[in-house]
Amino acid sequence: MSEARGGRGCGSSVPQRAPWSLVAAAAALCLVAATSVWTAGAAPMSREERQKLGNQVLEMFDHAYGNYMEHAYPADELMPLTCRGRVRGQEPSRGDVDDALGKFSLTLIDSLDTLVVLNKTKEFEDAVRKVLRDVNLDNDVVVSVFETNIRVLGGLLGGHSLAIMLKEKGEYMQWYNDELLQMAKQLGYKLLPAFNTTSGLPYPRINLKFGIRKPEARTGTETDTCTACAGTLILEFAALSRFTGATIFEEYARKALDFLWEKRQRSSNLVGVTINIHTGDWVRKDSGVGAGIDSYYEYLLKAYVLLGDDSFLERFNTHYDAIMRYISQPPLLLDVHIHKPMLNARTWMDALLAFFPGLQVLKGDIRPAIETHEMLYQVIKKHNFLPEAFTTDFRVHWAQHPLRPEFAESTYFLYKATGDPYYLEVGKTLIENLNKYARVPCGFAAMKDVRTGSHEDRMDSFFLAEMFKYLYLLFADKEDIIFDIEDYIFTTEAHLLPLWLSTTNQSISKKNTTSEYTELDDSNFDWTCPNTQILFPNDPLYAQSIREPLKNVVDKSCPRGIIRVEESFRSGAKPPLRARDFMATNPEHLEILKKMGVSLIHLKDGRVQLVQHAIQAASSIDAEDGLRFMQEMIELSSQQQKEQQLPPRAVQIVSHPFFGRVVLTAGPAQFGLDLSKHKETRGFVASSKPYNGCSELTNPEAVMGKIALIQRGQCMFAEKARNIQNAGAIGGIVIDDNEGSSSDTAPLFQMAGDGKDTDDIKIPMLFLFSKEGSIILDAIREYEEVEVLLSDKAKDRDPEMENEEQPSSENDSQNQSAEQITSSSQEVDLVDQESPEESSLNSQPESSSPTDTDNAASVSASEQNSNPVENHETTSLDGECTDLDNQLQEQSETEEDSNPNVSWGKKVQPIDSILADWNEDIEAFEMMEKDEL
Ligand code: DMJ
Repeated sequence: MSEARGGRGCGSSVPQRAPWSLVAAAAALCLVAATSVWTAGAAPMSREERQKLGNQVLEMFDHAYGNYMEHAYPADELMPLTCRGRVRGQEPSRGDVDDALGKFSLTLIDSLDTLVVLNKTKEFEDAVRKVLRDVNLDNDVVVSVFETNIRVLGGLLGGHSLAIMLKEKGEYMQWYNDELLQMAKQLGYKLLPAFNTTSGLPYPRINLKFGIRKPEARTGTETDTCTACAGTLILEFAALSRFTGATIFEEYARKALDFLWEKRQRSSNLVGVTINIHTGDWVRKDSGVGAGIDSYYEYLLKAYVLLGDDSFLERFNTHYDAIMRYISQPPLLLDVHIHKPMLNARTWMDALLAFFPGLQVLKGDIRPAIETHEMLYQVIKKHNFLPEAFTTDFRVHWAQHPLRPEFAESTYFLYKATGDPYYLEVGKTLIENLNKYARVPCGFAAMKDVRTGSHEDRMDSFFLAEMFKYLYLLFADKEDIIFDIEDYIFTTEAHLLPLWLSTTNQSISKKNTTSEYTELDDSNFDWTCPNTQILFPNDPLYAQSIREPLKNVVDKSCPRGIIRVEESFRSGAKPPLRARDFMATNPEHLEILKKMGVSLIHLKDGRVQLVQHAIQAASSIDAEDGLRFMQEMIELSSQQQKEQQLPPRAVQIVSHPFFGRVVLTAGPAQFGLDLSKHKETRGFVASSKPYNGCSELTNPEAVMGKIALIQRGQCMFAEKARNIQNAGAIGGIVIDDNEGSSSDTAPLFQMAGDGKDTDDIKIPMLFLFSKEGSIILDAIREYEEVEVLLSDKAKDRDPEMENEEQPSSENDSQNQSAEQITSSSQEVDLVDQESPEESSLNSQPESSSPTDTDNAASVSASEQNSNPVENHETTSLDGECTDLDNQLQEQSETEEDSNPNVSWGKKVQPIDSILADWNEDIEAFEMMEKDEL
């Protein structure tokens, strides 16, 4: 326990166990050693290598921070592809994700304490001066209260904490006089009006200048917020109170936490994802440890650590028990319903939950932390990054990756807890992947699609606030850091708050109530904090023994990955039928369906509908299996639809100075060379004349043997393709004529043919929105000779790209999963009669092949009744349009280049309930964007 700590709290990174705890832990380790067999662990990493990696992290930070300062500052964020600042209002809106941007130089503030951790004290001093000189907190901008708290208030407080530490050391910051703290206080007061609700839960947004109520505020009508949004304030607000003596901040944050605690679902002790800030009703009743809830749990445990208030630990332990009972299915963490915690709410996980193993280390529960971390690492090895969402059988569910730091965070804490050099190797892989796939000449770009390797023009501030801190600390020795990191606690944005705050300005009366719901028992360590530094370092093989059985968990993709503990007691029971394995012609499968209460109905139009009547299941366990099957089927169908409708392609700039480092998301064409089946096409680009490519080219010599750039509009896509092909082009890139359009904000679509036979078009054609297209056009202006690679997946980028073409990647995961889906759905199709709509789709080239059409299944789940016996769920397998379909279809129809005969899906009026699941998915994604990005 830190000397300065009061009460029963413990230090952030060196919390301690009582001596008797250590004895118990040692005994447990002996047992593991005696019963497990494992091969030798990871080889220790030499000090030289660790230093080399540490230096690499420093160089990477310089690249990110330097480019931000040079090209973006004072803007909030760097746009690393176009090499400029993102200024809100000047770029197309990205929706809620922009609510983090308050025109307050977000990235600079978020980077302040990283500079000190990375030993860049001079730069820190300079950065603080810039913040004091340039940052205005009184802008007429509506911002997210959550993001502003964790990034800006947290950034200012982290900066202040380290500024006073440096000043005390006597060398740097001698001029500093709490100016950052004054700014933090000013910001704190600006956020307070958000708490003006009867519940005490804050509004999700506030206008920095006008607050909530004023008509000019343009906010204050919201009724809901996410649990993490309302429950992730206490560290920053309490620190602000304790630093300044103004108690109001801590009081408000405590009140919000008290309310959430009161509203927990009393029988499961879980909380939902979204809550009504006025009534306290749960708006979304699903519950996990990722998006929408994550840092609520984190702050309960860390509030105990920082403030020494037992009630926070008590709450945390109560929730933690519930999480481990219902959500944790090692190595998976799966959302459940708060009222029906034995039922999974979905069959996919989101990337934000990757922080959880780190929190488990702080809690002292190492085993599940090792297991989940290992599973996540295998997903990363498969896709280079953790996709925003992935299914329980580890397929990509949402392919974006905005360079999130959570996995690096957990890796750091696990290394500290275990001393296992394996985690250093993990860190090394993260560094390599960042440099190989995300590094661009002007910073690091978020991945738009981990499957294609394409980029987004985005570098979030948390990348600098968190990623570099955790990676640097992972490889650093104590003496590499100019202060003792153990004297601080990390906020959720990795800002550092000193532990001595626990004994300062404690004017808030501490609650010390023992919940009627929890009986805390010292014997199970609930009241202790493990010392992560001394618990396991003598036996790094401990972690290895836990990882070993999970070695191939992702590759093998265990079909029973989501079974519940009690089900494993079912002796001789058949494993539940997986949706993807289901064959409607297989009598055995039909028998299993029947047992699960699922009936198969052949509709008149040839579609097949699955309906579950739980009451007709052979047993309650079969009913649960049936429900799970239906959920999987919903999931599978949604996935298939997404994959078919948005098969993105990649345009990679491979010539100097890009060398493959910039990858642009492109839309495919329904004609010409199919890049998913053929080797990629590489060539220099040349603009066609006329630029719209609608007539015979007047500059064939310029495009001969090159990839022609053509502007969208005025004629059909296929006509453009023919004209450039006749001029000798080896490929074509159509660039959107709609200025400012971007794949960040508009849905990708496929270029349709012209209704005629397009077999004559042999060259590959890709579509770029205007913003992505202008990156190529700018490159031509600057470098004249610009070479690109057209493919379905970006290739490894390295200096060799300058000269040499790499062989195409055969084991593309996207292809693999597409093939997998095709074959499973073909089986379903065997019993389907082809509907007229399907026939018309099948006649279209490329994307409208019979298999594709049949894959376009849409599904639904009716509202689940809380009584499992009465559960009634339907899934229909057909080719109906979804919202997304309709959106795409509208676009296709209004597009002059498009063939009016081509539709993206069948125009069948969707049944309301069929959209319910889709909406839930979309809502979940939106919520993640809104609350967590
Ligand atoms: C960070 O801003 C914080 O860690 C937050 O709690 C959720 N995740 C983002 C980065 O992914």
